[in-house]
Amino acid sequence: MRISRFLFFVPIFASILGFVGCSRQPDSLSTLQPDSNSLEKRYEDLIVGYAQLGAESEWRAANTISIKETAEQLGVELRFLDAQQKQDNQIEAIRKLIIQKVDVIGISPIVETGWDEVFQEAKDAGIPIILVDRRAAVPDDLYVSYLGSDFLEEGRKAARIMAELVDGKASIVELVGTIGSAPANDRYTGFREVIKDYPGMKIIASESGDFTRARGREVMAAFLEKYGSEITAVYAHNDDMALGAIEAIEEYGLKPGEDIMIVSIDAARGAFEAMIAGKLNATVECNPLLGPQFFELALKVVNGQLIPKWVPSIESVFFPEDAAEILPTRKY
Ligand code: GZL
Ligand code: ZN
Repeated sequence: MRISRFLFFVPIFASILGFVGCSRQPDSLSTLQPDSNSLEKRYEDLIVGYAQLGAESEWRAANTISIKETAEQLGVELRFLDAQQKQDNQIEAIRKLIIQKVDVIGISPIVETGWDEVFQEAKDAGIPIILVDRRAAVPDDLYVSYLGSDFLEEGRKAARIMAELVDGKASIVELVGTIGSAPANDRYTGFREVIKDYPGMKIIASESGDFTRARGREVMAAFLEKYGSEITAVYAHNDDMALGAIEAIEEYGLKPGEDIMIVSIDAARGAFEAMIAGKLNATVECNPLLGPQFFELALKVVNGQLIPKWVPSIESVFFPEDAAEILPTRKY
């Protein structure tokens, strides 16, 4: 589902402020109108609900810390619920937050589908929803904004880097993220959009490792059992699965990063350590530190301000040669 970028217009309070002398004084007009400032909520007035999907990866852990720490710093009352990677729990969490009449609900939907009913309930209760990190396949009127990545582009970046690394020739095994999730769907598609132009690059196997290190290791071990040294490259949808695959490759007796080239996504701390050890060849950044942007959007929504329908996160790519220098600067 593609997000069309359009601005979400909501009635905007006109506030008239005048200047008397050098200090800012409300001018006479504002006494005739409700002082929009008294209507405007501040961070410390906000009660924000957050339905987090789980704690499956280093990325998710950093994402949760960013949300909680930013709420603390801003003085926002945060009602944070963790769904342990189950969609039913996330739906339940939204219903709880509706009953608590929070001002805004933030959610990172574990998968793209199955949200229409509960998002409609939030809309009927007058509680706006902000999608954070992952998109949901719902009509545009059921959420106010999506704050997160262009996962298609992350997949394309990974493919371009791999094509360079393997000189256009590779037998690739793919570790897919959580089935049905926006990042897995789009990283899968974006990667294929690019390698279709390289006849020498073939995906010989593709299976979900559910974004976890343990499953990534199990799936890679099974790939090695079946294909052995035919495998020359791994495309992992996140670093946790790539780190699991590295363990499996070493166990099998091959050298990750040399016998088998590995490209993954997230740019979490573990990926930098693996690149420094020469076991990972590149990681495409996916920024989990979305707390500040999320609460800024939440405050604007509550105050009826202009909200972009999609706020993309800024992301880069990292390679082994500068990993040691960059690692100390990384926040996750
Ligand atoms: C991407 C995020 C993904 C990460 C994984 O924005 O949803 O979920 O890439 C995480 O590490 O599990
Ligand atoms: Zn991303």
